[in-house]
Amino acid sequence: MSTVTALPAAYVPSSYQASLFGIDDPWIDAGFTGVERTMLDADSWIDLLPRWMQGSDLLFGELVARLRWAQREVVMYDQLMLEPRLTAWWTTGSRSAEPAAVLADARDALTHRYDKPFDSIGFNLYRDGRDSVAWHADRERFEHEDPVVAIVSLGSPRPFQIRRTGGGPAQSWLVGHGDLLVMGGACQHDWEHAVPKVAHAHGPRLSIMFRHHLAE
Ligand SMILES: O=C(O)CCC(=O)C(=O)O
Repeated sequence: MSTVTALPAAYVPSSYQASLFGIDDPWIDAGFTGVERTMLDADSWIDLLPRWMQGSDLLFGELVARLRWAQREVVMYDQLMLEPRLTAWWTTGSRSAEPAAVLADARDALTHRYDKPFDSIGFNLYRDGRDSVAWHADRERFEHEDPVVAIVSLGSPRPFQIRRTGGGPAQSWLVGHGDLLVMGGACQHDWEHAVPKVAHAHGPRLSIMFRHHLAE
């Protein structure tokens, strides 16, 4: 793994800098007002709640500055390549609290609503349209029958796609600026998801993924 120690300022547009007075502190709606469920089939669903996290641009700047970002290496076609995105990680096993207070509120609210012990938070930073994540399903499917994965997207919207495992037509949601997207039911068994490369991204996107790994 190669660790990135300093991120070019270009990843933090000036509008993402912290407010001196804290009036824009990020917050979430613990009541999930307006959440809508899409059934992908009888067993799998997606919940979507646009702008669930308010003040998300401020959080974007805080997380870019505060997290220890890394660019992991993966073996592809017998070659060691750098993943096309930066990642960071937090778990309840870390000695510190969540990297921002609103993430603790979000984790509590999600745990209460979905009745799952969300105990880890993964972060992906898509610096520009060349960064992506390929079609895959999350590994929690090996540990839990029906894992729930909740994703909050900050920054510039990017398409989040879902298709049946192995191929077929994709459904797409454009997510950014605090939108919440939750995958549940048999999503990690029967479906796969991706954030594809795009020719033009208006700016960077940061995704926050709440998962329940360690306990159930
Ligand atoms: O960034 C996203 O919205 C999804 C990322 C993802 O699926 C992953 O890192 O496993």
